[in-house]
Amino acid sequence: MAEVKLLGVRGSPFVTRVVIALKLKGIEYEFLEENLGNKSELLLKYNPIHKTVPVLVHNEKPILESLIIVEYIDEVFNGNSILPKEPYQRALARFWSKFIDDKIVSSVKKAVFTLDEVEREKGIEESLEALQFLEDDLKTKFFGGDEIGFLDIAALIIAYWVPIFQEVTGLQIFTSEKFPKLYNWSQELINHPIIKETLPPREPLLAFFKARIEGLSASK
Ligand SMILES: N[C@@H](CCC(=O)N[C@@H](CS)C(=O)NCC(=O)O)C(=O)O
Ligand SMILES: *[C@@H]1O[C@H](CO)[C@@H](O)[C@H](O)[C@H]1NC(C)=O
Ligand SMILES: *[C@@H]1O[C@H](CO)[C@@H](O)[C@H](O)[C@H]1NC(C)=O
Repeated sequence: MAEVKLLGVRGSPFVTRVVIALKLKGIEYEFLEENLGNKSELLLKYNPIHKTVPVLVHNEKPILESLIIVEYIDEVFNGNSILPKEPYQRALARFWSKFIDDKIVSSVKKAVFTLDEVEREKGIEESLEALQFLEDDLKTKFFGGDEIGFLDIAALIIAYWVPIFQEVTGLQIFTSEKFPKLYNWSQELINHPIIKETLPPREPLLAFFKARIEGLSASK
């Protein structure tokens, strides 16, 4: 029988993508909890380049980078498709998921985790601009249509983690006024049964990011 292991931490949006994909396919796996302050030999062996989680290990072979892992899971295991079937739609889903990691994640990070006023303002502006593109692209209940798909899994970071960052910092980037369609989508998504049971609890995440942001100003 195929052996699946996942190296991860529970609060990570990137690890959560992989957990959701495994659940959607109904795959049994072993979760190996990492301590990112003291990374395991296994993590360093399997991901010596980035040393990040998630790492999926399938029959002793490591697969790296959350979006690539989700595609791998979709290709290797039977069950409902995660990516769209049609090549053009697949290309679009990949394009937008890359846009989320390249543009949205980086600009939100800049808005949330920088102390420099000018940099932070730039981060906010870039976040708003990037989110507007996604808002304009959303035409259905989920990005995947009536059901959740690849892009919904990629974008979960916006639906669940960004509001947590906002609560910690008081920033108002992703709001129902500014992005009504995306906001509705985010509520549908976080209340979807599989997503809901997978999301890490909110309170510890709030505390974790609060400490991290306070740590920033303390170490200034
Ligand atoms: N692009 C990576 C990002 C993964 C990532 O940033 N993981 C974080 C946890 S949320 C990590 O492992 N950080 C440890 C480190 O950077 O030392 C992916 O999609 O898998
Ligand atoms: C890091 O983890 C290893 C293996 O679990 C342990 O032996 C070691 O004491 C840890 N180091 C620190 C600094 O906590
Ligand atoms: C968002 O959802 C609310 C409540 O379901 C609905 O009244 C509203 O029209 C929706 N807005 C958009 C932009 O879809």
